[in-house]
Amino acid sequence: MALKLYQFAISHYCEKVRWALDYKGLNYETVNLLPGQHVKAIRKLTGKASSVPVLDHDGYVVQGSGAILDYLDQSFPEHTLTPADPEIREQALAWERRLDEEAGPAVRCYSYHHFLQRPKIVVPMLAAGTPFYNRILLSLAFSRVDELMRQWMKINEKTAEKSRQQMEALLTELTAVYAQRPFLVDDQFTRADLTAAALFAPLFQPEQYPVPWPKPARIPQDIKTWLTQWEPQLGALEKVYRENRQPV
Ligand SMILES: N[C@@H](CCC(=O)N[C@@H](CS)C(=O)NCC(=O)O)C(=O)O
Repeated sequence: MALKLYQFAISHYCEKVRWALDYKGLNYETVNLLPGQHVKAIRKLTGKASSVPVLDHDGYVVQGSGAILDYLDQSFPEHTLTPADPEIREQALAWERRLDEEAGPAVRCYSYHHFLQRPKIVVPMLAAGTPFYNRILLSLAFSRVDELMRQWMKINEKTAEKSRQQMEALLTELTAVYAQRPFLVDDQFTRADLTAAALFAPLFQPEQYPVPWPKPARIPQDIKTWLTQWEPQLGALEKVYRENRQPV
């Protein structure tokens, strides 16, 4: 049996899948792609959209973090992330869908808006896990990379500001739930908690996440101020991550 995860190391949607695979104790290989160059490789696999994560299980291809979690729970039911009770399952899936649609893009837009202004920080993160020369290629072409990424993900001052407000609303809501109980639904760790902690992870930067996070002194001041202000709320998600993310 061979499991291959096509990914960007930096992608928090890919972190969702890495976490699910590790949680189930499955062996897998990661294929790290460079943003931009990934399109050809992924379209060849899926025949359609170019987004990562994509999982290849002995030639069977699944695209998208939610669909991959469904597939993993069906194929490897031990350490399930999807509750069996239909009502509780629907609650977990509703959280996941909402976080995928709102938290994922908001964290990405806000973070890239600030980090794309610091090529020396963002290039090693974008190229993480790929051959060393990609850093040089990305650095040389950085102004084009910056332009394309901003176009591609609609990142600008206005969308970054909207993303900040969305993150704050979600963090407030999540923290209120975690103040009452250890998990978002029911009394067990589910894909809802995994999704919340994985998608916010770039903001609390866990060691286990396979990218070279910038040293605190190099984090841009405006994002640093925001991180300090929201540290208690991010701390609640960091706790979920720390307590439930299995060692690789
Ligand atoms: N809803 C999707 C979102 C995946 C997504 O947005 N992936 C981004 C990286 S974070 C991507 O691959 N973008 C490049 C592309 O779409 O070609 C999921 O859950 O997998």
